[in-house]
Amino acid sequence: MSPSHRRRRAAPLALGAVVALLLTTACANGDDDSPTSPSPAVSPSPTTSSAPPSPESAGAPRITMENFAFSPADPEVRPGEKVTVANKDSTPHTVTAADGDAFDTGNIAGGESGTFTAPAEAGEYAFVCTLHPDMKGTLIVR
Ligand SMILES: [Cu+2]
Repeated sequence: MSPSHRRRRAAPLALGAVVALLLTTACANGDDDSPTSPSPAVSPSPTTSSAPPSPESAGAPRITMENFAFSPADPEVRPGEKVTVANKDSTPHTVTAADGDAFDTGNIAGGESGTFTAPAEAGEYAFVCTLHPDMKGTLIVR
């Protein structure tokens, strides 16, 4: 009788520990337990069009096209990121997914910049310049 009684108490004890942890967390966030206070938790949703966390992505191009080559040839971007591409040649170039239609800048005139939206799914995406198929790269989404 006594052992079974002890076993039954194990679950409530564990729950109590969890509740205590939650309470500790709540206290750390502030004394008022108002549920409407802005949460500092990270929102992983890429659909929210809030400001990008990195100021680098605001202006600096992630990909440069110069001398008929992509630089870097294997740019790393975040899922759904708006990627800026700068064309430093005098001829137009594109950044176009080699496989399917995951992304495409369309023609970027010489000296101009363009953008495309990175795929939402992580992975490696080969891309080319449709005007110069020898220009190849791999977009790494992670
Ligand atoms: Cu090109």
